[in-house]
Amino acid sequence: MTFDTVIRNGTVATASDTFTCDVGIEAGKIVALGRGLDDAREIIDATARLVLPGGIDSHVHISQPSGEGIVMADDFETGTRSAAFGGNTTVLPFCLQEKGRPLREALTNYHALAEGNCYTDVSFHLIISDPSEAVLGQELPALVADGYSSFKVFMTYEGLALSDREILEVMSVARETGALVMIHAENYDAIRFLTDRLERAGKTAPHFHAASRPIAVEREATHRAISLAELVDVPIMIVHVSNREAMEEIRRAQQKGLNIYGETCPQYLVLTARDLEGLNMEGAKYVCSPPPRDEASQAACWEGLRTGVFSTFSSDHCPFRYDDPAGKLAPKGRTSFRWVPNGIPGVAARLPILFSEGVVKGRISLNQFVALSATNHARTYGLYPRKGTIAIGADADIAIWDPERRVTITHALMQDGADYTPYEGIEVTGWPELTMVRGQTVVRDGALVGRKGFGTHLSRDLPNAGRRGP
Ligand code: DUC
Ligand code: ZN
Ligand code: ZN
Ligand code: ZN
Repeated sequence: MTFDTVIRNGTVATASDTFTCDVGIEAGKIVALGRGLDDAREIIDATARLVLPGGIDSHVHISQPSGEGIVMADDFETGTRSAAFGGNTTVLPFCLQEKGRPLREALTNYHALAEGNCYTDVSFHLIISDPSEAVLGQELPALVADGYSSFKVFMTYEGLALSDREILEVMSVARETGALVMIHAENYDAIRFLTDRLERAGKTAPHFHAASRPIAVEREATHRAISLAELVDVPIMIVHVSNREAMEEIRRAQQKGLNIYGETCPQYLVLTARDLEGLNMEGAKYVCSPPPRDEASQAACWEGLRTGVFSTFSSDHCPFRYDDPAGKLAPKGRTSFRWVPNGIPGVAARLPILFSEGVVKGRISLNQFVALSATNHARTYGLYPRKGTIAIGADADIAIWDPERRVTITHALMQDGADYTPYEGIEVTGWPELTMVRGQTVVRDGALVGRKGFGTHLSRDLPNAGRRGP
């Protein structure tokens, strides 16, 4: 058989195995794994390279409305381009429901923004800001059936925070439909109280952002979210966990047999609250929520990754330009940390950081890297086995890595729409050399060769956790 493409002589790694073999690709699918495959229109030599499932980043924000006068730095073109440069083949951005409006309307808008503009595949989670009877009773069940099988709810933020009652209502719909609820767990009232107190004391510089959201704020909300999920008997995903106390809440729940999932992100492995103390307003570059903590928290996040408390490692890419009146330094943002938009870019840095700090430094295995970067995202969000693994019948979504290449992270390498990276200057070993989506090479040797618009929206099955047994 003549394949479209054969990737030869690479070391293939999945979430469970590592082996040397050739990968035969036909019509965008992996159709053969074996030795001596050489009849192909295109041969890619992967000698001394790792052949990995393309990264799946199940937590990114693209073109999300972010408050008056604030514009997110990435649209679908630049956001998915950056993702591809970082070895990713699928990203899951959020579709934000506007208060008082139907979710369908938001989805129509997001699809219009994404269509024709993506370099990687995408699939939307639904942010529920207004769980009205119509949303709970009709829209959500219909949308889950249409392949939007995950929701995000916020326990904090003006205009987004849901009450415990509302969260219980959303969880009940998830239980009925099999969808997965992602939870931003921080105590809204506590943050408002602490923020007001800091401002009254004149403590408004960016680094006070961290003081306004201490660990107790996150731990308490994590505990409460888990308790609410227990009441409804529904699986949930606690996203962007930053510290030991929240991690241990999740671990305890898992040990009790509850279906609670956890996610952490690169900012909690390599940044600390001290990064927010930059000169003048520079600290705003690191303002995200929850905030980066300290070295002990970093170690706890590694422990969570190593021991499986966290099953997904995501970027929480949420980019705002720094030196820009529509970004971090919006006029109001200069007056207090309260108004600095929360979020940092990272979709292109996620995998090099996890590979270098994790695999190269011996904190996690190569197979754990694959699970944390791709396979578990596909399983958790209803894309497996089409996505997230190297197997016959799966989409040919592949990243070829040079495991020894040493790179200093710079903003230019990220290829996103921001004007900085919080990871500037970090030295990593291991870098994605080629990114292929459904058999089409998108990035090769640092050059964009893919076609904008080849990336498509994916309708998803039910998350693994939501599937009912027979
Ligand atoms: N939560 C996110 O998930 N992303 C960015 C900001 C936030 O608070
Ligand atoms: Zn569409
Ligand atoms: Zn969040
Ligand atoms: Zn996020």
